[in-house]
Amino acid sequence: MCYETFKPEPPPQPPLSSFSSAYHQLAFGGYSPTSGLLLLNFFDCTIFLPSQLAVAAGMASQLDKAGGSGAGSIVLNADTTSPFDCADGTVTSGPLTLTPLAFDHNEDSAESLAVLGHADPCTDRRELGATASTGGLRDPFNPYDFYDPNGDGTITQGEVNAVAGMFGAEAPGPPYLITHDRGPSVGPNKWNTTAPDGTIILADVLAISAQFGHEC
Ligand SMILES: [Ca+2]
Ligand SMILES: [Ca+2]
Ligand SMILES: [Ca+2]
Ligand SMILES: [Ca+2]
Repeated sequence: MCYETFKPEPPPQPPLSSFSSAYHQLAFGGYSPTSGLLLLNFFDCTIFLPSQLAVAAGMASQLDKAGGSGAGSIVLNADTTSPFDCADGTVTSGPLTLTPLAFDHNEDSAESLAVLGHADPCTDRRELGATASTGGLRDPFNPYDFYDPNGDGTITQGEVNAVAGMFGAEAPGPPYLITHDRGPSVGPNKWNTTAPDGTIILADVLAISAQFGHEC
């Protein structure tokens, strides 16, 4: 008897745009003030690769109403077989600890101080907000996504002009200043930039221009 088996090709990497669109999003869930149980649905069953991969993710955490750490689990369901409804997917779960932070916690400030010479002006609360002009749509772990050369919390026209005036400058300068430099954007917005990369190019000028007037 002669037979042939079908061996599918490994699935391609998910397109970057899927991650970009997931970078900032609201998670909906429920919280019981009586029990202190927090349930968050990061996203419902979502097809990431048509006919190949659907994923659902969520978490459950028991918060400590006295202010201590909360504990729970995060659950990821990856479904790679038809139907792609996450009903028969592979479930992966792991422990989750939620640590309460101060209202004005500023996670990336120390790195900003060390690299740029000034504290990051935006609190985590601001960075996680939905309004870019008040510091939102940013990453509390990235000290380079609020392009404020003097670190006073307002990105002014003078600062935009100063970066434009350094177009073509290279480290260590002068006229190069590390406070006026950023690396490429990781998206989805022009201001989601990375650490200074030693040269001030058009992308730097466009990145600070895109956040002219933003305040933290
Ligand atoms: Ca910050
Ligand atoms: Ca940040
Ligand atoms: Ca400023
Ligand atoms: Ca640069």
